[in-house]
Amino acid sequence: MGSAAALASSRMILMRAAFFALCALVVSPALAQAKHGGVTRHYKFDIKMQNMTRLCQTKSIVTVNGQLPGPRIIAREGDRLLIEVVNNVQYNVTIHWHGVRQLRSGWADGPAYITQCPIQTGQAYVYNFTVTGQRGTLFWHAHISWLRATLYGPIVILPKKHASYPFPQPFKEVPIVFGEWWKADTETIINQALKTGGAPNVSDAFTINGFPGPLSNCSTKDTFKLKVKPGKTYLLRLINAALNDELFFSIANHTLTIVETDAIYVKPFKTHTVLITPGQTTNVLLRTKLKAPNVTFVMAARPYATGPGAFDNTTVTGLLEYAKPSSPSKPKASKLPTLKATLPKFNDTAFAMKFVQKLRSLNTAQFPTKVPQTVDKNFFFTVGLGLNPCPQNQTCQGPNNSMLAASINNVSFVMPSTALLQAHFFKQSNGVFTTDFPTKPPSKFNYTGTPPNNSMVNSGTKVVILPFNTTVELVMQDTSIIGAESHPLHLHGFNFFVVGQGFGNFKPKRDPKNFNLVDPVERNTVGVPSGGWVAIRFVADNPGVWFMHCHLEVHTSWGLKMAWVVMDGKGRKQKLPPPPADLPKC
Ligand SMILES: [Cu+2]
Repeated sequence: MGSAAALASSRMILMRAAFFALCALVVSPALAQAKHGGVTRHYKFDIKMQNMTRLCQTKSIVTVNGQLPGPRIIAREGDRLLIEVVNNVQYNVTIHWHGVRQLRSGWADGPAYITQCPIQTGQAYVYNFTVTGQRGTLFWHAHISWLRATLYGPIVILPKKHASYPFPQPFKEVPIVFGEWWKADTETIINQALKTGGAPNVSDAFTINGFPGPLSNCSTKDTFKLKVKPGKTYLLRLINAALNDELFFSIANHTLTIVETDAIYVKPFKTHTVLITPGQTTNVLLRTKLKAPNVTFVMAARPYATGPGAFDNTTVTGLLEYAKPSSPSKPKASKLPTLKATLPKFNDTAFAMKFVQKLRSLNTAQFPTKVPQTVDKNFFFTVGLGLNPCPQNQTCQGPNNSMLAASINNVSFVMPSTALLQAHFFKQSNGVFTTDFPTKPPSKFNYTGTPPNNSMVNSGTKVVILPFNTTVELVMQDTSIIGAESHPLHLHGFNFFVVGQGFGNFKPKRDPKNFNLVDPVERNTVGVPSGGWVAIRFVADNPGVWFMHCHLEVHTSWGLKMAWVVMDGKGRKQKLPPPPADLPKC
């Protein structure tokens, strides 16, 4: 299929997303009524190589079913999903259902060597989980090395039957998935970087639904176009599936109303620009103009970047085109003038802070905000970059012949060679992990001030043990050891409440007084402000092993990750069931 045809068909698919979603819900023969009131939905993910041409270059990429972005998962709240993943590529693969709570289904969470061994070439694994108490937009992506560069796609969770949105029913629903494209092979890039200790190459372009848009080389035809009718409300399901970049997003001369983040409703508010970090999802309402204007509007995204390293400073654009009622089949949009979108500066941390502070939970009788008012255990984690020494007889490309690293409380996480969850469940943790992850930094220093003399990190596979139902407060503090930087931290298995955030060093006597314990935003990924801190609360009500890591993939590769082990409770429904028979082996 030519790119124009591909574009046309993908556009049609997107425009009819909601329609098809509803059809699938009504007619799919694969559905079976389950005892919890939801239905069971079956999907098959064939992991296969596919040639794809972007930026005038063709390369073979790892895909699900040959698609980029991959297929959309659609379910209703309460439905059970059975997704068979068959690995037909040379790489080990796992898929993570990002933001799905996975209540007592940790075996289906997906991070390689945390909850499962990878699916090896020629093998298959059925991810089996139920979507409980969540509705909105999430996404799925590969969770091993950098394969998520091309293995990602939307998860759309519709409200239960006969339940409605707490906002006007949209005319159409459209996923807008941001991705990142490298001309070179991403596995080679990260493997090289980890060997030499230097920073991996930045991407060559960002994409919207797989397309870089006209500002990139050879990409005029590879442009996502959103065709709209005047006077309608569209629900845009924004997903940041990029690897290493937080993004600003805006549509020329249109206001967006934010209604949901990370599959939790928020108090609606209007904005011209959305900030979305990797790992975050945001639903926005787009109200189109009453009369179709003789203008095509640009939608654009580019990075919010604060770190010391290089970043991809390109802009991805798509087009918002109004259909003319007189000639619905052939709008001459290409002849219309285009109106550009304006975006904040790359390092506009003031905008970023203002934006995230506007996010509040809906907190109504139907959707209450159950933020814990008391805390059982407090943790204080520093997050940031550091260094490892260069191995003897080698030259390294980090600062002063060192290797770049990243850590939490100065522990750079070492991936085990077997899955932590298996080791935990079968009580075989000896030699796999230790339970001494530090609850606070090994030494106090001015975290956001002049860096300490020693910037070397420690290494280990360390976890925190939490008894069932522990209420946790966690303050995450950015460090400026190599350079202050915003880090989007993602917690598996839970949503958390963002009760506070600020710049500089967290002050335990001063800052908690200002925590929002009424309507804090609830999410699964939060930006630790550049040169600042964020405080979150969650209840450890989900037994299993839960990964927490920076969703800038390069930082995760360098070790900015750890795991929580949540013990079984006493009740029958408070225990993790045994693993499924087809759980992959290492
Ligand atoms: Cu990070």
